Amino acid sequence: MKVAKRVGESTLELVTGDITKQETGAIVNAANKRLAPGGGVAGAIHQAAGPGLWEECRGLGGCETGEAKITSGHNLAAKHVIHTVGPVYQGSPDDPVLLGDCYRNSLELARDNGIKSISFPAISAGIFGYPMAEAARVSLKVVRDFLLKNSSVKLVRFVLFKPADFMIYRQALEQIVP
Ligand code: AR6
Repeated sequence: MKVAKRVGESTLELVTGDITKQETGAIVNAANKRLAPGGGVAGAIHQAAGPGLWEECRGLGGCETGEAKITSGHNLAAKHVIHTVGPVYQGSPDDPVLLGDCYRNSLELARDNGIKSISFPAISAGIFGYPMAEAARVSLKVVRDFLLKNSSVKLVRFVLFKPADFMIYRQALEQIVP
């Protein structure tokens, strides 16, 4: 499944699939603060990238919630991995601020490294418990606002693992980018 919208001079796309297979310039990892392999998307990305990714991550000194760090893609099709740590959902007003920071900081890193295309998972919406519909609204608004101000990143793709998550994102997209 796939849907695409034009935002500014760029494309915002939703697809179902596996983020480790994406051939965009960067893929984004929903990491933990140690940048260690872990489960979920992070486990899948480290598995597909090979042990060199964890070796490189170990040297980065971790990552705070809302921040982002960049590495090489190692054995992945993507040349880079951008690691960002989402908030553990608590139902507090800080949650959307920190989740928005993850997307904005990842996009700024992509822009500053000349990356033209980037794939995101639904950060925080797995093990960290963020409700998918709220996560969709927060992430799509931040990406839309970024693309309206920055034209160097040409493609932003959300890779949703489950068809039900794709449907939730598609509904949010219709409201946020009519
Ligand atoms: N491709 C795309 N999406 C995926 C994939 C995949 N291969 N695998 C899972 N998802 P999560 P979080 C979806 O739990 O909530 C890790 O252990 C999944 O269905 O990976 O930010 C880290 O080390 C869900 O919708 O990330 C952290 O400790 C979304 O990706 C913690 O989990 C995010 O799920 C981070 O938790």
